[in-house]
Amino acid sequence: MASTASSAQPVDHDVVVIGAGFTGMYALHTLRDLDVVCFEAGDGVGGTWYWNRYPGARVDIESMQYSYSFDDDLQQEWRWPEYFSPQADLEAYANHVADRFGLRERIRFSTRVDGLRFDEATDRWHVSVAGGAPVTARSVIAATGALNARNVPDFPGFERYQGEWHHTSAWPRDGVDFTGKRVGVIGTGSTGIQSIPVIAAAADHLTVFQRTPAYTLPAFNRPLDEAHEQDWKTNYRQRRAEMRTNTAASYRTSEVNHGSVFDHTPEQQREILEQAWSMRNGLLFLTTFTDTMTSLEANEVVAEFIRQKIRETVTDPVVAERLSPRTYPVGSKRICMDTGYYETFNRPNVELVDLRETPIVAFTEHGIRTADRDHDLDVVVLATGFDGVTGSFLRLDVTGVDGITLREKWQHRATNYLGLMVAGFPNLFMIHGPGSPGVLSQMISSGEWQVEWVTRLIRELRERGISRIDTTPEAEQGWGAEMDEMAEHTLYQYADSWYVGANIPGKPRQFMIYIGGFDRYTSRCEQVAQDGYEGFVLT
Ligand code: N01
Repeated sequence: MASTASSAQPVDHDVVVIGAGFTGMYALHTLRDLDVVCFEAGDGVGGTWYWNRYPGARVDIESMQYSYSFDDDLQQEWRWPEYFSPQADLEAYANHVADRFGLRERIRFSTRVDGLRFDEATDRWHVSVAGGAPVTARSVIAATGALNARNVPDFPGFERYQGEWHHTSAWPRDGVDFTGKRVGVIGTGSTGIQSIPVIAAAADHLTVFQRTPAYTLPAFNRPLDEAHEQDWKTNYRQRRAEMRTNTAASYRTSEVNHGSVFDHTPEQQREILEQAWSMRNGLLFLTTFTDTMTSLEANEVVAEFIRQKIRETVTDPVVAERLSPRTYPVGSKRICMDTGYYETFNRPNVELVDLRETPIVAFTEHGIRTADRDHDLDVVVLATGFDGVTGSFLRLDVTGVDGITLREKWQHRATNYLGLMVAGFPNLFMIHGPGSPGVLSQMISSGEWQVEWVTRLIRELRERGISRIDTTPEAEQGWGAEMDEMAEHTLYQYADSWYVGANIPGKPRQFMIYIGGFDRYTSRCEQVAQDGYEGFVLT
């Protein structure tokens, strides 16, 4: 099965899987009886949880559910030490799964796919890899992750800077020693918010460069108590089944729902929100009222509650105001979860620079120049996020039918059908791509579901002797219209977020995620399959 650099003919496989993160590994496992090879750019498994090893990196969905469901022995035996697992525990879990299910031998590590070209004569993909021999495959599963293509902004003079710098998603395995150092963090999204308290505690001085303040909730992380673990393990079967029919592929342990914000007096609103805050329910806080994400006025009540929490926590009122989001509704950018974030700004060694007041002018040899002064820095941390959802697919450099590239096809809009296939790019399946519930769902479970749908289809095509499946521009248009219609009724359009591509200069603005709910999404996909793959062309 292995190819060598000297092979005249590329070695052919049934399927190439790109990426050995959680979905790529599951695809490998599901297709274990076929000839499948997986290419992974990193030297280990885990995907997001391999790359994002920055200080404080931790999942913000409870680990008892943010884990694989496909093997009951695995979920009964595995023990998560904490409620929300840190990166190291998630990476250890990924390694355990790779060993337990014998996945490693089919993964080529440290091998980045740098080109995909569809050969119309043979209905096969030619897959080229950096520094290695190309291979061919009938089908490709791009399990490349929705948040994988890192965003390193084009700061003027960046190349001049002589200090150390790291993007949070390319963190050195041995860590970074901040002792005695002047550190700057650019970015206050989920990643910045997790890393800033940890860096502040280690560094001599920390300057936080904030362009837009985020709404963040306390994570209330804690050791996982045995009763909670046991409760999950006893009820896994039923809970996993419920997750499969839930809007976000997640299990809601104690959902509270108090109807509309406006069913209550201001005093009652505050009391209800206080109660929801103290329930330590994390992201479910946003479901306290039914209209938080559909009415700007209702949303403002919840937003102001969070701003009040900031004012209560941060001692300097000027800093508190700078940390208070005012330009977009709460939840329209990914809400963050933190451990001691706002408290960090009470430390004497921490300074907040508001880039709206004093923008970055350039990097200098010694640090960062903002409109008012120079900040000398030994280490700069870029917590500047990702070219989300589409970036990792575009970076594969894909060429489909008639020589059309994916970059050309998506120049104005990332089109596809069911979030799975792009017309003109046959036999190429995307996991967590645009048009899927992906990043608005519990991604391990929704990823498992997508992998199962795709791998079942691949098997069926083999059995029926069909060598090519494609979708049509009409099917893409229909899916796009359905997505737009659903997004129009939400507040997501009001934020310049990575959900709409606003963080990447030149990226077309479009709400990229299927917002109709994981349950509705899966019903739509199942119906399509039952109707003989309506919207697809099989030849
Ligand atoms: O990235 P982000 P992230 N000059 O894009 C700023 C998931 N996640 O890595 O808002 C100055 O959210 C940018 O400013 P602005 C989660 O889904 C999950 O933090 O564009 N600043 C922003 O503050 C999350 O949403 C977990 O004005 C610049 C920040 O950089 C997603 O990953 C943990 C800039 C980027 O924030 C991405 O989060 C971590 C520039 N040129 C992440 N360019 C958990 O599960 C960008 N910024 C816990």
